[in-house]
Amino acid sequence: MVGSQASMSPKRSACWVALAPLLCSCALALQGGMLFPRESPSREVKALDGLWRFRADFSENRLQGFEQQWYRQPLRESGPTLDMPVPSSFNDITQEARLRNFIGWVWYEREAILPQRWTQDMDMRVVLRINSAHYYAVVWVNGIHVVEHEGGHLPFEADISKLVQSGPLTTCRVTIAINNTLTPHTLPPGSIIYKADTSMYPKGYFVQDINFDFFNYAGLHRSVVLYTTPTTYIDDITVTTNVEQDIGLVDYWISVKGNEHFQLEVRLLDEDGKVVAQETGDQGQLRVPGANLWWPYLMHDHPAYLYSLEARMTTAGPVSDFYTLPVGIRTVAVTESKFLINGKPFYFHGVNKHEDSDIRGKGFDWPLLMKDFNLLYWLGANSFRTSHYPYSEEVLQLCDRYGIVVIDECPGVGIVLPQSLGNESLRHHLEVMEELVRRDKNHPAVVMWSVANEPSSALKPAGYYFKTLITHTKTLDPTRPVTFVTNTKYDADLGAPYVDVICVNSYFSWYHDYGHLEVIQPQLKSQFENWYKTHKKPVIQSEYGAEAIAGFHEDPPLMFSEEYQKALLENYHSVFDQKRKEYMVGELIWNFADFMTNQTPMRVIGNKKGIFTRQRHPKNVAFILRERYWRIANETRHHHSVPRTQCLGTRPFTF
Ligand code: GCB
Repeated sequence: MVGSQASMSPKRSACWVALAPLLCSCALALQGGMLFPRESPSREVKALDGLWRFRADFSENRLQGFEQQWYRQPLRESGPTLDMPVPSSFNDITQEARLRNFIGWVWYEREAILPQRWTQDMDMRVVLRINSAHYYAVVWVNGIHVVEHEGGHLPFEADISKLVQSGPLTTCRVTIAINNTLTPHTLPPGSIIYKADTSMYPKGYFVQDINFDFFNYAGLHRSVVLYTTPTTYIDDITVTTNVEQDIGLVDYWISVKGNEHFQLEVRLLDEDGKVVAQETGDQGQLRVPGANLWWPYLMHDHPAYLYSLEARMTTAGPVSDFYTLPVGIRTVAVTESKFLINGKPFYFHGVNKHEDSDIRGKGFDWPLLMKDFNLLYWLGANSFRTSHYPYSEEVLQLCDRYGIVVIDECPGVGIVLPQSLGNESLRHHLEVMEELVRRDKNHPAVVMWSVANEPSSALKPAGYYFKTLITHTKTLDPTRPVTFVTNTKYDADLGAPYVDVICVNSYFSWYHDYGHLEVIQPQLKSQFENWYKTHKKPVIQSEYGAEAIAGFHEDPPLMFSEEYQKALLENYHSVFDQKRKEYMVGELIWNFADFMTNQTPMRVIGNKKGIFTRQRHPKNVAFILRERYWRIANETRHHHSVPRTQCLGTRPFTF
């Protein structure tokens, strides 16, 4: 039965800041930092991308793998295996429908050959890092359990030095069991529905019910890597920035593990490699007179200026560790009607995205990523929201580098059942925000956290839930505003009092008043006026859009034609143009590209609200938005307009 498929025993060890009794009773969830694994003179990185052995556990209770301890010996010894690419979702790789729709445990295995010095140098730490395993993962190395993790979109790791340095072996076998079952307390939540009527369903039949609109792709979605550090090592770096007159201020905190006696030298280098500030010690302030600020794309002639913070740790012995972190100096602030970056009003003209594409599902893919960034530049988009979960770290690194502003959203999507607003869910949600802030806190591109998308925020427990969640997020990161994206009525939303910016989704003339484009303008005007009057906070239209099947044409416009999509957008835009003079601070189209969803009569092979197809071909509205975004960008730049030829990748960059 599925209860045991979903039986996840996350380690809940935490002690948060004393916010509420709920928080006080827990132990510290986050042990240590989660710096992106970068190569340096003291660190090596080995990606385990490529083909892994794979098996889905089709046994009735899905627990055969645990009962037979498949992790104890090579996977091929306990039964047949498939070759499965990593990173990728497993769902669309084979021709098997039952694998595409599989719910339960799947098993991945790969052998890694380790350089001899990794296994022999006792001053070296070897770490296994899994960047994304959707949803619950259990990991063994050479048959020994090393770590478990709940949550499909954030990295986790295990120090495996002892395991790989204990014998003559220079290989290690990594086994990862992953369960994609969603329950009312996972993020995103879901429910397993048993169909007990044997006159209608086969015995033991169940389905996974979800309240979100994208396919629940699963597997190892991002790279699995092995990396090394010295045994005394830089564990975490936190950087916050500020500007005083023309002096850029970079405050840093560095945590070192493995030894209490160490020295730290910190240097800040500009893009030409010139040292502009330096300090010693594990915390301090770097002052940069005449600093080049990090500006969003299209807001400045030289957007996205990145300094490099070089941290060098030494001990009395031979050990030293080096880590380089890109740093953008910028400020973010919110007033009653404006979103300010570096003190200047910023208007989000951008998109909502998904990690989604043909064949690989949610698997990370460099060519796709570069195509998407080229399309964003082409479009004149200056921002996106990571709807509806944290994206890969490489995405955020590119946003830092290209000046694309990000609203960083956690996987709090589909929180609609009352039990998903209870303490068990809240506790996990707080942990996820900790993991998210820990991972993404140093990205200048990230300007706001979004803790959820379209929760049932009118339900009674929502007030306490969102108050606690947002307050906690602000304690984790006092430098960024916090929001959640709502579709609740302005006067019924119990979470809205706690957000800094109102982010509202609406689908006038699509999910209501089908086909009646003429209702959009009055309804949209009321939407803005009501929200602003009630809350006196800046408002972002965080989703709007219409479905269009590329190549379907109808005039007068009919739903699902490209003309309808265009007309709907134009009606929205005419209201946006009035309200952006007042308190509206952004518009994010739903969606950048068509994407896969569950099969329902509402969807024609996925959601077709993309302005690009799933293969990234433009629909007619892409050209409408392009004209609009470039016009808005040029209006907000008073001195001169921006040429439309933009070129990605001409500036130096370290991964
Ligand atoms: C929404 C959701 C998004 C859906 C979209 C739609 O409000 O936030 O996940 O895909 O509407 O197309 O229905």
